[in-house]
Amino acid sequence: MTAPSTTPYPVTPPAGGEPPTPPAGRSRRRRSPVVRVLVVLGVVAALFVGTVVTVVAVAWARASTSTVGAVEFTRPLAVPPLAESRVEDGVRVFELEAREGVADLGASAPTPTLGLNGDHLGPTLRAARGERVRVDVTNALDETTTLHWHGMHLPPAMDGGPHQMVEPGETWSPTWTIDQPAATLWYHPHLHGQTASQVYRGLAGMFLLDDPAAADGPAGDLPHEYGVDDVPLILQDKSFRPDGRLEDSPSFLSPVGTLGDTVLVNGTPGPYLDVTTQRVRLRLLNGSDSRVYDVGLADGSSVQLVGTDGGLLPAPRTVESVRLSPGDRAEVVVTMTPGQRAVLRSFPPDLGVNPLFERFSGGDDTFDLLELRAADELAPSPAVPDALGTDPADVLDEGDAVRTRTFQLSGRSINGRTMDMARVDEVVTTGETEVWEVTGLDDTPHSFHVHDVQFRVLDVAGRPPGPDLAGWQDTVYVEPGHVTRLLVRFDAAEGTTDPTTPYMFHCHLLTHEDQGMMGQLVVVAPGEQAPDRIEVPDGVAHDDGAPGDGRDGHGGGDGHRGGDGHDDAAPGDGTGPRRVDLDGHGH
Ligand SMILES: [Cu+2]
Repeated sequence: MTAPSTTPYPVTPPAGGEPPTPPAGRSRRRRSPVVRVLVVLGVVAALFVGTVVTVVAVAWARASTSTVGAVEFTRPLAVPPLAESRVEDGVRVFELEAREGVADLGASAPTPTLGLNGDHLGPTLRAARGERVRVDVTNALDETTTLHWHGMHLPPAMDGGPHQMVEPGETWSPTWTIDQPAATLWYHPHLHGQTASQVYRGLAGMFLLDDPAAADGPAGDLPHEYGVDDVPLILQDKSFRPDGRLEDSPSFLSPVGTLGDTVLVNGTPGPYLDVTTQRVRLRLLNGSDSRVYDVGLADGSSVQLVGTDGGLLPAPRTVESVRLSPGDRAEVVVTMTPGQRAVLRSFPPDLGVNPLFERFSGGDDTFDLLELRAADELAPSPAVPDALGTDPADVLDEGDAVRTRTFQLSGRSINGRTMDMARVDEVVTTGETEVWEVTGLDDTPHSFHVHDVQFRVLDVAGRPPGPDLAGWQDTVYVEPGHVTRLLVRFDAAEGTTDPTTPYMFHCHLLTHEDQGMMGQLVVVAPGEQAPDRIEVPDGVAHDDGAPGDGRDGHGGGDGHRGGDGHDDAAPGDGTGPRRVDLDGHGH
């Protein structure tokens, strides 16, 4: 393009000593480029600001989801089958095979999924306190995986964390003795960097523990017929692409991970449950990536909360709703009247973060989850017993605490560090009671999960825990800006002290976890020492580059520290997380 008028005066100075004096009219024209640039800049800035405002406004409007009134409850709730097992030499043996599948999840086309012994999700494992169990986990996928027993007290080598990788075609056979109260636990992959994706695609299932001695007591009056009046509810949010495939990329404004716009229960979209008894016990599991639920009945009537992560509460608590952060469980008993229809709903959870992050973290979302349809005649159920499980306060006393540890959660780091599979972050001695102070520093939703133990929540922001944190917990939502104090004691059991095989502690928002928000602890016997560095299994890359980089605030670092990779990473060095070689072929 040519613009002759942009030459304000002749390039060649006129001959003679007189400096060039532009004519009066040129004075205006000489400034005009500046003015024009300013005008253009102003227009560009206005367009930019306008575009940003529009994009944020549209994103803001779209960030809130409500399915109230939009769910038709046309499909019977799928109840995961109880896993078959056999007893070999006194050991109860289960078999689980991770495989690819295709499932009707209510999308416009069948959805490619992952499942265990099936197309999507897995069967419910069930074992009793005192039993020796073994699970033969076969990986029929074309990617590495692990299987972690969330909430289970067991040796770290059997834990199924990032170190217990199962390569394609391999079978891993962890064995342990069930040594804890009756509880609703679950299993899911824990491959570092790939946990969110594998869980989202469908690798998850329930692991129910029974306590025969306790069942002979009052707790035996709780509804307990699996699939009839004792029903597992795995809550998972999903989004689908037009071709039916799962959409797993988070909103660019999401401070957390993937937030789906529909919630499936046990993989069923729009489910209903036929209720034939006066009371029904619902075992809720939040199996989602990042979504926090606040579950109650749509009409606001109350339910009886009888259990949390680690088992039964000391006594039932009447609540209108229960908050579940990812990984959390709760058991509630709903009392029905003949012919009643009741909708289980997730109300907007109070995440305690700023309004913008609240919105983009699902804090304004409402989901209708499940319709309970009571028959015209209901079989009578015993009243919910007044006494259920042990009170954590009767077992763990703050006066016994021998030390305080602090865990500061920020960005994708804990205490300034991101995950390093070769680093031992904490060494804990069995039998010692400790106070753990967990603080979220960055006004972003996080949670805190510890392997192997059930802990007592002492207080949150100085206040005693509410009903949903009054029992045993292995996962707790971390309210930003406040201290959540836990009382923790790792009890000894066969094989649990192992100074070179770590347990994990991490944010259970799975995308955060994958991005490095995880640390490692080893449990030792009194007087036993542990190294600062441990061997990592074959197949663990010593470099970054896995999906998720760039959102963890450490994406600029190459994370590669040379050498054998076992002599690096001083605490808090801020280098990137260690990543798993995703295909196991060492590219
Ligand atoms: Cu987090």
